[in-house]
Amino acid sequence: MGRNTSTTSENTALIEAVTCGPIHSSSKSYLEVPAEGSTLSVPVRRISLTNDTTFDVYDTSGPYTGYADAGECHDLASGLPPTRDGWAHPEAVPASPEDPTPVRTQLAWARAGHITPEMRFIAAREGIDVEVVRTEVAAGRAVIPANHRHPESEPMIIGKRFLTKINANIGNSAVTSSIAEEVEKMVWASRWGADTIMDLSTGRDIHETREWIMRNSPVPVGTVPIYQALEKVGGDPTALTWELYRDTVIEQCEQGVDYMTVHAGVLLRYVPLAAKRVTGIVSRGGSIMAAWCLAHHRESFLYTHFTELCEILARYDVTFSLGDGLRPGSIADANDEAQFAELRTLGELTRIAKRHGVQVMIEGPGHVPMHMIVENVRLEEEWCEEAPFYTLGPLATDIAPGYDHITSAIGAARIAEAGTAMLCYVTPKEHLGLPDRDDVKTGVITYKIAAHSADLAKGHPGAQARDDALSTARFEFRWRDQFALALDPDTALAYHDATLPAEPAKTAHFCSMCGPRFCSMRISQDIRDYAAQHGMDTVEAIEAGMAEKSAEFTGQGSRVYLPITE
Ligand code: IRN
Ligand code: FE2
Repeated sequence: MGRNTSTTSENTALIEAVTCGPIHSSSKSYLEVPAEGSTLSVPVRRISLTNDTTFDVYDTSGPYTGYADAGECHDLASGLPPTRDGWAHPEAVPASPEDPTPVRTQLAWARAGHITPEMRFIAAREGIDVEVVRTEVAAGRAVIPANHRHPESEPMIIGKRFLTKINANIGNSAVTSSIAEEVEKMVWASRWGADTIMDLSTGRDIHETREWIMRNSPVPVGTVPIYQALEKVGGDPTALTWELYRDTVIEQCEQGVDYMTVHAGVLLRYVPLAAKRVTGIVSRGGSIMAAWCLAHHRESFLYTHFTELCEILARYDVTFSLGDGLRPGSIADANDEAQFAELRTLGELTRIAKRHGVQVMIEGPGHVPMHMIVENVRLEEEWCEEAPFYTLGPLATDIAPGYDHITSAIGAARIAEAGTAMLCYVTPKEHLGLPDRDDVKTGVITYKIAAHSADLAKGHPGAQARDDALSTARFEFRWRDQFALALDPDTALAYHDATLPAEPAKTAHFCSMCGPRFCSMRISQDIRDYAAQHGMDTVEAIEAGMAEKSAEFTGQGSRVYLPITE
């Protein structure tokens, strides 16, 4: 293994457990982008269509989908190549106009007018001018989570002017899961489109599990350091100290963690505000810090030592994800005093972090009914200087355990349309158990739907091209292309083949939903053909065709269901 970890016998099993090989009808391709002193290889997934054209889509999967088949993969014990180490980065610059400390962060570079290789990579990846990337980062409206010590990552950006991103949470718990399973979940989640992953491990081997994930992850990795700190004190929140927490943060920065959830807005005086709630404090990190504050009757060490934390994160360019420890955990608690008191404090901390040149995003709820969602974005933007908002759903209703990927995707689509930059996925196991591999895929695909729907509504340039390509394939009965362009080709193909598995059905002008006689798309194609044959425009053709069909219908006795004769 790369740093800090020796090879164990588990490695072989681990390599075999990881999913490699191309996604349906796709190949891995790279755009060659010139940058100072080097050429950047920007990944795209190239989908081959049956009409001899190709369609490129944003690709988060790293090299894993570039191998010929599932049996082939790089040696996970050696990790991915540290590509970003070879890039030419600018010299250190002052942290901010108020703080002359020299730092090497994307925020400080952007403010100093520097365009970094990461910004160029992102501009090519998003199809957006690099100057837009720089100015959004400089304004703190977008972040590039890219720890210097995670050179294996492919840069990406989180901000409302860019494609809406999604995060997949993985990680073991005290009761279940192994390192192999967690590495596979990372590969699997990025295969289906997770833009970042968070390792929320709380069980055994936290450091080693994270090392395997870091060294093999093409996407930025986030963590919640307080979880590991709690493990170090045997699970007793009152035994936590600033020093122990600080050392845990440094340990994770050294390993290459790209962004960290810090619940520094849970202040002592806010804790009683959550007492009369239906579901109290549902955030794990929030409840740990609330317990510490109450036990010691002191202000949170995350808050009192926030400046020191900024100095540490600035050294590595680790991005803050300021945690919503008081987020509502039920519809009844949405947008309450506790939640918004914390949000105001997150605004205050945002300004401190930016002064130190540290990038910041803000975590948001939770459980919020639809009519109360937009207010969350409005206040976040007003109080937190439009730092990228990163929300967990929110669930738009509480009544569907087992389906909370859906209840939350409804809220997620709405909040993303209003300006949220990244959505933290929720899986069908939410509130019920630890997600397995299938749940991870379901969560990721569900959140890709929410994110893409928001991109369409926001008029993101180019977002609609994939919808148009898929709709055209559907209308032209290019079934194979319809599967290939789908977010989840495997499921689309399997559902189609469940009823019409024969090869000719892949080109047939109908499917098993309506059968050959009742396919609306076939009928409208017939109308177009009729118009072309009779030299009419389509409206005229519809009328003529309707009259003809009506005569045909009454002619055969006005029966709707006919025996199939073809
Ligand atoms: C995202 C937005 N609000 C919360 N999150 C995610 O929830 C966060 O990024 C991390 O993955 C997880 C933290 O959960 P607790 O500790 O707040 O419950
Ligand atoms: Fe919840």
